[in-house]
Amino acid sequence: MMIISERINGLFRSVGKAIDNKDAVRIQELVRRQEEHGATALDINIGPGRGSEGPEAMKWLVSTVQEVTELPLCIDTPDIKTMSAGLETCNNPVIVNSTTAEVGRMAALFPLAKEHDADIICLTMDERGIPNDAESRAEMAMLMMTTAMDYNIMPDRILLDPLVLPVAAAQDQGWKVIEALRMFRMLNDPAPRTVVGLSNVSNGCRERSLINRTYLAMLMGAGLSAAIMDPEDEETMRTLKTAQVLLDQKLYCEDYLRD
Ligand code: THG
Repeated sequence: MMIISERINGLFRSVGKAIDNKDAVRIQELVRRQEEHGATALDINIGPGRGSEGPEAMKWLVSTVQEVTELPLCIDTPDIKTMSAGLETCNNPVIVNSTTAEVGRMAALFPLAKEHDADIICLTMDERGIPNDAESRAEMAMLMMTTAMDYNIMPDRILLDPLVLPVAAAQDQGWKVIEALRMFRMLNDPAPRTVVGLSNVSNGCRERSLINRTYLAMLMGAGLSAAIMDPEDEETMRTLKTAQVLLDQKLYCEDYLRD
């Protein structure tokens, strides 16, 4: 299971401020803490509303982070120039977060991923938005995998993201995302890797950690390979480790299993 830290994100006020003030110490402390708590990759997001300053902010953030870690960085931005700046600056293993099934985005982002030898996250949405059902998500996933092949990107470089939505806003989507994960597994042999933004599910809810970790266990049962999440959430990490044992993804857990 790949644990991608969600915390290096300008959406969080303290991180947004640290980016504004070029406060490298604060960012680097957070990176170290996230890695200590079990992050195996870091999502790198400058946050919304930076406009033409995006590429510079991303360059600074990527340089600052990779001074203190060798973990893979997952460059998270919808802006192509900001993505390009992040990829150019990154010396660690790198993941493009993300393309959609929109023709123009695939034409821009697959060549960038190829050029920088990056993995790439493919979101199952297109010009018309996020599909309402699992079948359409699987169709879009297939389209993105075959289009990637046209750019010489093999399926093993792809992470499929069925797009988790807030349960408070779209309660029927929780189950459909689980179904989509099951369908994605059938699209290739070996099964394609999958990823979700876990905390999306609890947006606007009171019991965020409880909702996140309950959903994480369900998603892992459907074969999830990676989650963008907060490894400093102890209860969620305990759930993750327990699910790994139950799914036989962790060896040498005798101490854990016996009373
Ligand atoms: N898929 C992919 N990438 C993604 C997402 C996804 N990247 C962004 C996001 N979704 C995953 N990361 C987060 C980060 C923070 C939160 C949720 C998902 C979050 N933040 C608090 C909030 O909005 O309430 C911020 C609170 C604060 O300001 O302190 O919930 O789905 N590929």
